[in-house]
Amino acid sequence: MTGKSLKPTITMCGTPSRRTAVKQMLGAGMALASPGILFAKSPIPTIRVTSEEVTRLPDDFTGLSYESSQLSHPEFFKADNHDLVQFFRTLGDRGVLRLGGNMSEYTVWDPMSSAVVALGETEGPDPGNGSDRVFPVTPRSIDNLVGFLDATGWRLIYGLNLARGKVDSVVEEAEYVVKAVGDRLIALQFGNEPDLFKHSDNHNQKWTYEEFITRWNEFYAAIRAKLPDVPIAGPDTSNPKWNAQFAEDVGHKTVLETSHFYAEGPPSDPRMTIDYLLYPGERLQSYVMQAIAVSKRSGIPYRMAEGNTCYAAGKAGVSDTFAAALWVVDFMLTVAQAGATGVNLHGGGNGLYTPIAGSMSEGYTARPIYYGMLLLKPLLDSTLLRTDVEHADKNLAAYAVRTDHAYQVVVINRDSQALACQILVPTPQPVTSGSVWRLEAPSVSSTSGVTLANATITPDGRFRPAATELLRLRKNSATLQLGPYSAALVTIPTIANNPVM
Ligand code: BDP
Repeated sequence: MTGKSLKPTITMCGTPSRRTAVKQMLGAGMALASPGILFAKSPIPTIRVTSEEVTRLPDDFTGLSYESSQLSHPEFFKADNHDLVQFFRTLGDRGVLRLGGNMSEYTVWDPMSSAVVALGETEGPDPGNGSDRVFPVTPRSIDNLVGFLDATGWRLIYGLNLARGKVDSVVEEAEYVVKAVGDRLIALQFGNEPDLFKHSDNHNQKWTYEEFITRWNEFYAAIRAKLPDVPIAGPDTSNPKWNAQFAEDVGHKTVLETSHFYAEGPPSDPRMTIDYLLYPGERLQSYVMQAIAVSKRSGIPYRMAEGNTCYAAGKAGVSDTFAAALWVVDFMLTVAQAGATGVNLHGGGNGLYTPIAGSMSEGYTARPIYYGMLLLKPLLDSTLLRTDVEHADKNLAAYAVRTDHAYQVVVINRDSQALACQILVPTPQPVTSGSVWRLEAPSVSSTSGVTLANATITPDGRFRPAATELLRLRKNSATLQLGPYSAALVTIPTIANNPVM
């Protein structure tokens, strides 16, 4: 745990109307007056980056999550799946792949590769209705997965079948995975969202915590007997309610605390909209703070092992839109700022919320949410700084980090109106210029046409910024114009006249 301060770094002062923001765009704060009436000039929204360190943003903060059932197609996570490898690498040189999800309760270790089943190329994300299929995981799936991890440089959190798995067979699977994956294994987990497990003979009855921890301890003892040093994570709950008890009971047996977060759901609920995604209230903050409180008390680092926009496999017109790109920037940085070591965005196949859509045969595309994740890449391996936002309302969010060479300031405009804001950085020496990458789309509900730094992700997963815009600074201050529903990454060198980006 590296969290230093849990203080939210956004402070809201004043609530200028949308019209005020337009005025600021037009005339940098000049009052518009009807004949005979003079309005007071309102201050421009100001983003004040301070030198106060909040926490580290680790280089492997970014992660992806897939259903374990994806392993039943052994060629998917494979070094030869070059485009997918590149899509991962573009997001981060050292990310985290988490395998688990609901379908981890339907996977079966099949050491002889004996199952003959016709399975799709891609799996997930799962809408949560259970399954009447089982998904074989074979030594070939794991060997290929190791090649994939080596090719991407990513590491692994591997989920085992707690609800339905036979202990002996799960131990055999764990032994194979641990031996094959070696140092790239961050931890094994037992079960996915056990707080939502239902009894097979009575679907209205959920598992109690006691039932879960008894079974968890049974798995732990059996796996420990064969693998005395293997790192274990958990409890991988749907929310952090069980995490405190879990840490107290078995925290000493684990190296990583985990839980999940979905911003909204179910998709059938008409209240689940783009607006609700962009203005969600305090639920994320409260969940992540609960998890971080447990982490601080127990000394066990916390990772949000799974999350996304809308559970039950996402909502069309929300999860697959540019709103998800703006949301994910805010989501990941809120989780980072609280002190989490990382977050894994769930997906797979052509799911509505999946960051990478497609398959080997159709090829892959980056969904809007992928671009939001990519905006964070230059921030990896940095220190988050307390950043105050003044004279703005909740339309504007800002975060800042210091890397070895630069301040990176992320600004999000969640409003349908353009706005202008001032950015102040605490550089010791005067700096005269910075640069800007913009995250934009034709509209907030666009499902395609998203650009970052005017560039799109190529079908082979590459990203090359096309336009890095220059930003002039005077006395460590710059004015940034932001279009409606857009975000920007501003890079300001910490050393005078240093070339940027
Ligand atoms: C999570 C599950 C995942 C599902 C997702 C969803 O772990 O398997 O795909 O919800 O409902 O709770 O979209």
